Amino acid sequence: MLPLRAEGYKLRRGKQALFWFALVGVVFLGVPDPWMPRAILKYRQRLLGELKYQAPPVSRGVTLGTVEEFCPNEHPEWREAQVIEGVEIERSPVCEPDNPYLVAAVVKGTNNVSHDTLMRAGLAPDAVVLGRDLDGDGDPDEVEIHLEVVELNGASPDTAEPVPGFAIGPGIRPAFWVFAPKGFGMATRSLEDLRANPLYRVPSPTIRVEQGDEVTIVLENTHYLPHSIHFHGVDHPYHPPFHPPLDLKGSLPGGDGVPETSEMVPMPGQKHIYRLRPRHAGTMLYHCHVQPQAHLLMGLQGLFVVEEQRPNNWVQTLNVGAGHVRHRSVAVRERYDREYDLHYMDLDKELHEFVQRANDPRLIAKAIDHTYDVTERTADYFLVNGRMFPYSLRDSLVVVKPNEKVKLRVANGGMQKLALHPHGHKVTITAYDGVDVNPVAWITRDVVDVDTAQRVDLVLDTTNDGLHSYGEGVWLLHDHHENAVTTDGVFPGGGITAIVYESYLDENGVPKVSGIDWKPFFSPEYYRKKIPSLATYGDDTRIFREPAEATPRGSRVFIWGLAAGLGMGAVVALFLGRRRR
Ligand SMILES: [Cu+2]
Repeated sequence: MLPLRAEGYKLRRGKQALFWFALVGVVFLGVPDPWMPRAILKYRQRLLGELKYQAPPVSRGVTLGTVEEFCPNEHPEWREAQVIEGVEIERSPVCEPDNPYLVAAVVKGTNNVSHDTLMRAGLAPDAVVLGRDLDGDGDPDEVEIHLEVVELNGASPDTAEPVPGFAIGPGIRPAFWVFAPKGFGMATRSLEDLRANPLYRVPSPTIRVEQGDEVTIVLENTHYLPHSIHFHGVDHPYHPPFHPPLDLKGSLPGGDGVPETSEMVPMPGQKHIYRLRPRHAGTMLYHCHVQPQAHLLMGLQGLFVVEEQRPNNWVQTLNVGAGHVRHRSVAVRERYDREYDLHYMDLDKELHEFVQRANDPRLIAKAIDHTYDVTERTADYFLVNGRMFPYSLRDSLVVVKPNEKVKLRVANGGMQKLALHPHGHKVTITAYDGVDVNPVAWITRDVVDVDTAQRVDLVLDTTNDGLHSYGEGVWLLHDHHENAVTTDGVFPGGGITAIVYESYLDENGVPKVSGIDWKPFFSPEYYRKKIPSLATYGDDTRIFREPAEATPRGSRVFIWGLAAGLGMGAVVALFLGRRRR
């Protein structure tokens, strides 16, 4: 047994040794690389790994969420060419063709078709009333159209979902107000299915009449705010002659749709009758002129086409849907093989959200009046015929065959300029704002600029001559402003559609494209910015996915923890030893 003093001495020596050992350890582990002698650094790196290098974290998996089919295939039987009520309806081989019964009803007049056709069209019996043939040339010249004002994707105390639901893209449902043909049914498809009745959609339908027709437009204000119709570019009188054959209760004189200058506009529940007899043919517009800084952009706008006067010219009075004119006028059939109405819009989602935050008209009116400031607007969503990519490819494709001449009527209903660019083709401008350009001055180009509210008529010539067309394929057709090919900044989105040759379209209207997988674009997650876009490029895309949280190496954490503990312990031991002495 050692004497007590010697035992104390031994203990102190032990503590000192421990301290030095810990210090050397900490120095060995903690000194930065450049200060460390190379010979020792080599051993440290072997033990702990390179200090500067950190292995990258693994790539996160990609969860697509609910992916919709490209084509829901709801009405494949609507694609074929058919004759309904004696009206010839052109083939429309896209995924979601327009309802041929609706086309038949608006060509023949809802007062002239069978109850069955009317039911299938969803139209009220007085939606499009065609009257007498005044000039005896074989087509009706009295046209009376009843329009209602419908809210889409509004707030309801009964459902969490916006109602009636109209998705412009996967999971994207901003609120809209639109002029709609007078229907007979519910605003939704059923009590359970809260999607909008197909009659109610964005944009407001194209109105088509013949030059010289006596046109009566009855605006039945079924909305909670006052609205009007301004016929932009359409030959119309400032004060229309007053004709009393209709139900005129609540109607007031005035024809320009401007509450500040021409008329007292219809308040909720009232109607207003507009009468016009357009002498000039061309592609025009109509839109609401009450608080246009908001109402127009909310969707209260549509094309107004005046067709040239011809004998036996039964025109498609309303074009509800994707733009394809399935029953063309005589003048268009003379010169073209197909015709499409292309209505472009851009939206500031902020404006459309106000309507979804309240279902009190006072609060909505206040938000539109004073909370929303259009001068601080940014466009987030871009639409062609009321849809954005990829939905726009379900119904708004420009389908062509080689050696055709296709008429495109393009309108810009947005606040941003449109720079329309067809891939694989150069198009020729034949009219500006409904006024024909002298053919000697026709311009053929591959970017067509259309400013706010302007229209251009284009010829798309599919002759493969290296100038007008480069041959068959799936050729994009898009606004070349780079924000306009995104949806709230996410590419691909916006008003992208395509010129598709029939040989590149499958039996369900799906374009036969090459390249990356489109599945992610049909997932709402993609437009919620949850799916990295490059993760769709090929099979092994781990390097383009998002990295997981970086985790340090376990061995390194353990050794650093141990070293820190030893160092602290040594300091404490030293301190206590000193105090005792
Ligand atoms: Cu309005």
